[in-house]
Amino acid sequence: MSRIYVGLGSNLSNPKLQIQVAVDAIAKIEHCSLVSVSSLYFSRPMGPQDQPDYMNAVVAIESTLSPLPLLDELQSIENKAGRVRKDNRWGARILDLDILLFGDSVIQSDRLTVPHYGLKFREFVLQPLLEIAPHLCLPDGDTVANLAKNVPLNGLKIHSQLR
Ligand code: ROI
Repeated sequence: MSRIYVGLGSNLSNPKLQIQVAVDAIAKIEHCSLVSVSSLYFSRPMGPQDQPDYMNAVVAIESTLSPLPLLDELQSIENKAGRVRKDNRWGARILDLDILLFGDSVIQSDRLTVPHYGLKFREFVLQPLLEIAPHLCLPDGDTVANLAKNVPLNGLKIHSQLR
C-alpha cells in the first residue's frame, strides 16, 4: 500500500467543476482510497501569460496499484474530461492530473518522472501539499514546509473548499 499525492489543475471549461468531477473520479478508482483533499486554489498561469488563470488542488490517496497502472487511470480521467494531448506543454488545459509523489519511490521512465519535476518550484503544488501534509518529506529529504518557504505565492489564493 502506498501513499500517493496527485496534483490537479485546470484553466478551461469551468475549472472548478473539472476539478470537482476529477476528485470524485479519483475516489472511484479501484484499489484506491481517497485520504485527503486540499482546498481549491486560484493561481496565475506559470508559463505563457496569454491563457486563463488556473484552479489547482492536491489530493492524497492510498493505493495498491503500481505507478503505471495508476497513471493509466489518471490519464483516462483526463481523456474523459475532453483533454486533447497535443503540443501544448505550456498551454491552457481542461484537466491535468500529475502524480507528484508515490510513497518514497523515485521513478524515471519515458512516461513518468516521480517526484514530479515541477514540484519544488510551483506554489500551486507546494501550498496545497503543505495544507494536507504539513510534515511531508521528499525522497531526497527536503521537506515540503522548507520548499514552500522559498517559493513566492505569485497571487495564489484559496478559492473554496472541495468537500
Ligand atoms: N500554471 C498554473 N498556475 N497551474 C497549473 O496547473 C499549470 N499547469 C501547467 C502550466 C502550463 C505549466 N502552468 C500552470 O501545465
